[in-house]
Amino acid sequence: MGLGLWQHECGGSLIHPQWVLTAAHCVEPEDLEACAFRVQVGQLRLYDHDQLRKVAEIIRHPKFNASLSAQGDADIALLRLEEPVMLSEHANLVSLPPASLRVPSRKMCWVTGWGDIADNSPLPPPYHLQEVEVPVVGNEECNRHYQNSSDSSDQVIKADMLCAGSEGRDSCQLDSGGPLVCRWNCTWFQVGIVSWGHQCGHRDFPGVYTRVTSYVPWICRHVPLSPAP
Ligand code: 4AZ
Repeated sequence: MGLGLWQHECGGSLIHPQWVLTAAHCVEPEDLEACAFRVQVGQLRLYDHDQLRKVAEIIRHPKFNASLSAQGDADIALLRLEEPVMLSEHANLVSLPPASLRVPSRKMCWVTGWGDIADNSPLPPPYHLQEVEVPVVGNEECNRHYQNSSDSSDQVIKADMLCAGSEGRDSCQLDSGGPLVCRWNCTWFQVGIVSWGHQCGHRDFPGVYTRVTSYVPWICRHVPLSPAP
């Protein structure tokens, strides 16, 4: 970042030609302004003829607590781009689910990103976007795993979180902010935002995502309706 050298830090998804959905912890600390970020749209490889877009505005969820970071509530933020993206085969919108959508345990979904390919193993050049299919893990089961390794008596996996992953199938560092999508009939919905987890690809610790259905009303208050696809 800065000096014309921009570094990949997080993923995001285009939910409107001018709005990117990401994680609030990706735009920490809170005094960082929109001009401190750029967004890369429509490329499969990082740093490959980058055409970086400027951010006009950052909206962090007001319930996001910087001291708890991803492990608190509401790890979600919106970035308004200075200019709308011209949609194409390479740059398209992802649909938000209806707020009432239930995501069943064991449903198979997909997560994508340019993050680490295993604990402490960065994605090697040419930095091609990765994808992996992950099973949804119910909050109660997920909490059981995380609670065991926590000193806190408070519930670790909150209602606004969603877990997914199995041994060797997970998101990892630098995937944060990116989308977890699942298909219902012929429509893909973004149900999660990569948020946190204990290590990566560990059998007992699924990846933890911000549960998008919990925030659809908040998103809709800030993002205008997109023209129908
Ligand atoms: C991270 O630090 C991170 N295994 C993202 C996802 C997961 C763990 C850590 C899930 O950005």
